[in-house]
Amino acid sequence: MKVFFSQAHRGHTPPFEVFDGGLRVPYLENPDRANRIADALRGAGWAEFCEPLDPGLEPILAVHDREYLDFLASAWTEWLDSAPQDPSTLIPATFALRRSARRPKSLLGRAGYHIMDLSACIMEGTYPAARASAHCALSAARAVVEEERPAFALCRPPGHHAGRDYAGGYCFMNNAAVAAQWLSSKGRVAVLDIDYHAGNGTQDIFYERDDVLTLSIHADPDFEYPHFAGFADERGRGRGLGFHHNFPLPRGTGDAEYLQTLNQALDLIRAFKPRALVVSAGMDIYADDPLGTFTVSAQGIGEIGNRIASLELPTVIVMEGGYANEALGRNILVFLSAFPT
Ligand code: OKP
Ligand code: ZN
Repeated sequence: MKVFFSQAHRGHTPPFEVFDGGLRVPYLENPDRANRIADALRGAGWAEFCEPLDPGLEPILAVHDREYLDFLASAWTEWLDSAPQDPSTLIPATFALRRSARRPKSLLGRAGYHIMDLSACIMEGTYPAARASAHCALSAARAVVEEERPAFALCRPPGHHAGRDYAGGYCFMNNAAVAAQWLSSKGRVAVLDIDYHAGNGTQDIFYERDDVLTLSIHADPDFEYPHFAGFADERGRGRGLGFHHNFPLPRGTGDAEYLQTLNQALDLIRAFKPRALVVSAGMDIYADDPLGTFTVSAQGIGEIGNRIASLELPTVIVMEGGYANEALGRNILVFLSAFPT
């Protein structure tokens, strides 16, 4: 199996993030995550590591606003130029609660406008890392179409919380959406998000589309991040109505309940008859994940892989979350092994 991976991720190492209550903690979405996954894949023998192509911004602009990408590209130098007291990372403290039409001009105004929380911290290497991450997903999509076999995009930073013009939850560019958008020129596309957190960014990006079916299985936003999206009654808008599905699940969800819900999602994908499938593969559903509350086992993750693979669709697997670093390599290996490698 081809694995698209770029070392650019190593430049994105925010020193901390801020949790609820104002607690500063070491950045959970750290380079060790991707490094461990890469190590596990190298050990497996079947992974064929590939550098992503660099087709520039065009395929990313098909999903993200120019103005937002400009913000990401220049935020770091503007932050340093503003002579902040603690320059180690850009984290705004003021957010655009229910945005008005007026676009802010200042750096902190734009940061609060384009960022939704205190986990999308920007530093020097953030933009190059996010750009390379999106290119990994795009390259995997191209490989899947060219070679008619699944490919894995080892994306870091992840992407599914990023919308057309906003960052949040460790995500800056929506890698899975970039892949799905490119694939949609070949036919209908389904995006299945199995990350523990609702894929609000992907939901927003394709909300009015009837040619891209989006589905997300996740912790109920009634108690879990991202709090404002991922509810069962959000089903798409306009011609996209009926082409988005959320499956909110309770705390403590284990293998059996998860797999039952997955079957419902897979039935919808089958009925949609897509040309290709993009899987937002977050491993934070795993029992020992520090950010999750589900109790899905490694064996359960393998079975999730088996059932998705049984669709026998051209499949792009895109890395999202997963913060139990010690188990991350093994869990991804178990998941990917369900597919033809
Ligand atoms: C990203 B992904 C802690 C705040 C949560 C953001 C979590 C982002 C998850 N209570 N901070 O979907 O794995
Ligand atoms: Zn997650």
